[in-house]
Amino acid sequence: MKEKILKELYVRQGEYISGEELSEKFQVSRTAIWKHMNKLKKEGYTIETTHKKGYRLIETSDKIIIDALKLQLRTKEIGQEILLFDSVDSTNNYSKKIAKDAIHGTVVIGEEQTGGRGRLGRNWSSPKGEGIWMSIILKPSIPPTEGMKMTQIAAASVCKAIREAAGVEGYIKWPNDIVVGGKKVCGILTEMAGELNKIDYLIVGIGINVNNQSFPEEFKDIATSLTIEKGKKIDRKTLIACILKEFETLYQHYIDRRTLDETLEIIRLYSAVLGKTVRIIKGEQELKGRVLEINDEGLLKVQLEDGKEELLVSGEVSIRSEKGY
Ligand code: BTX
Repeated sequence: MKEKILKELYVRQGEYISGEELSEKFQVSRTAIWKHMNKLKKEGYTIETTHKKGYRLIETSDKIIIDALKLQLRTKEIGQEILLFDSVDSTNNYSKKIAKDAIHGTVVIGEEQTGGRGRLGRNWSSPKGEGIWMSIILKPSIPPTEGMKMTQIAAASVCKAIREAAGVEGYIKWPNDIVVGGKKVCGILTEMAGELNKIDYLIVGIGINVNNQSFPEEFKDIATSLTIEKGKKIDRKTLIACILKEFETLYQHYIDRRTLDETLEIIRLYSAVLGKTVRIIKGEQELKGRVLEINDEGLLKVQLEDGKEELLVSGEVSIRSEKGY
C-alpha cells in the first residue's frame, strides 16, 4: 500500500492530492493513508500536508523505487523486469541463480552488496544507498567468443550516460572501467554460462560510485564518485534509466548488424588509454607498451618496449597508467 501511495504522489509530484481521493482510490481509511504518509516522511520523503488541500510530494528520497524508475524508463526489453533488493550479496550472484528462468533484459539492483565482486576474485565495495550496483541478464544468440563484447557495450553506455545524465566527463579505461581524472568511478564484470558453441546467458554487472563521499583506505587514492567530481548529489534513478536506454540502443545495433561500430566510436572517442604508454598486467607478468589502436573487434593493439605488436583480449589483462592506477 505504501508503495502504491508513493507511486501516486510521484506521478503527480508537486500537485496536492486529498486524503479523501487517496482513500477512495485505494479503498483504505483516511487514517491509514495518514499513517503511510508518516512512514514515508520517516523514510526521508518531504511531503507537505495541509488540512484543506491534502498531501504533496516535494522531494523524493534518493532511495531507488521500482515504480518511480519504471516511469523514467524508455526501453523495450532491457529493464522490463526489475528486481530490487535492500541488501544482496552480489547482484551478479543473484542473477546467476535466477538466470535460467529469467526473461532477457531482467535487471537486478541492490541498494547494497555485502559480497560485491570485481574481476579475478577481487572485492567491489558497494555501500548502502551510495551507488548503482546492478546486473543485466542477457540471452543473446551469439557465439560465446563474442560474449565479452557486452563489457564494451556496457562501458560505452555508462560513459555516455554519466556524461549526459550527470554531466561528468568520464573516460573508458579499456576494457572494463570508467575513470574520471584517472580515478575509478565504475567497474564492469561480465560473466557467462553456456557450452562451447552456445551461450545460455550473460550477466553484465555494473558498479558505479554515485554519491559516495569517501572510500576505504586500501583504494581511496584510486577511486572517486560522481558526486565528488560534480560537487552535487546525483539522482540514481535517472542515471539507471539513462544507462539502460544507452545499453539497449548499442546492444540492439550490435545484435541486428553484428558490428560493434557504434560502441567502438564511443570507446575510441572517450578512451583513457589510446595513444598512451601503459603497464599491462597479465597474471604475474608486467609489460610496458604504447596503445596503438582499439581494433574493430574491440581488441587493444599495443606496441611493447621491444617493438613487437600484440593484440590484447579483454578478460585476460589489466591495464594501468604508467604511474599508479
Ligand atoms: P576490478 O577487479 O577491475 O576492480 C576491483 C578493484 O577495484 C579492487 O581490488 C579495489 O582495489 C578497487 N575497488 C573496489 N571497490 C571499488 C569501488 N567501489 N570503487 C573503485 N574501486 C574499487 C571491477 O573489478 C568490476 C566491478 C564490478 C562490480 C559490479 S557491482 C554489480 C555487480 N555485482 C557484483 O558482485 N559485481 C558487479
